[in-house]
Amino acid sequence: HHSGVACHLIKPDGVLRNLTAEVINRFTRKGFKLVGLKMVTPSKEHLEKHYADLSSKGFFASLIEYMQSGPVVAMVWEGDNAVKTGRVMLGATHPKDSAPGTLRADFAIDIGRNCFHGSDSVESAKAEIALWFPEGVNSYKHPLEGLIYE
Ligand code: DAT
Ligand code: MG
Repeated sequence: HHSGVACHLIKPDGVLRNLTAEVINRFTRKGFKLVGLKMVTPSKEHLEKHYADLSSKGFFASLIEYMQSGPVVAMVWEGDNAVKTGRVMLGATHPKDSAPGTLRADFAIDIGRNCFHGSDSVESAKAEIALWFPEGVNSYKHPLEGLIYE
């Protein structure tokens, strides 16, 4: 199989709403392997880099302010199609458009309080992992791999 990696964040509202364990549980039950995990209170500069592609948007300032409102939990998940499947598990950007059973559909209402982030492409995953985990991530063989992959 061809493992990929995706960077996911539990945003400050998700952390304060005690959704950290729920997210980790969903991704691990799916079969993804956790290779990076930490709680961090990011600086404005760090968040402006993370959302650099949105800097011209009208909501940029409020997005950065919201993302700075408390600690976030940053994760790196490894597994086949980690980026694509991770986005499916998150749901659409606006929770009203998110499919039932996705994280944003199940736990959020407002686009500006959508609780979770996931890399939207393999390239952005690479950049986000470098930004959030400059120290690198972990490499280990998961004991259940033979049960998860054919
Ligand atoms: P996603 O988080 O699904 O990758 P995005 O990268 O386009 O979506 O935007 C990043 C975040 O910015 C998103 O999770 C919530 C916020 N956002 C996006 N579009 C918005 C809008 N039209 N109004 C307010 N906030 C918005
Ligand atoms: Mg995005």
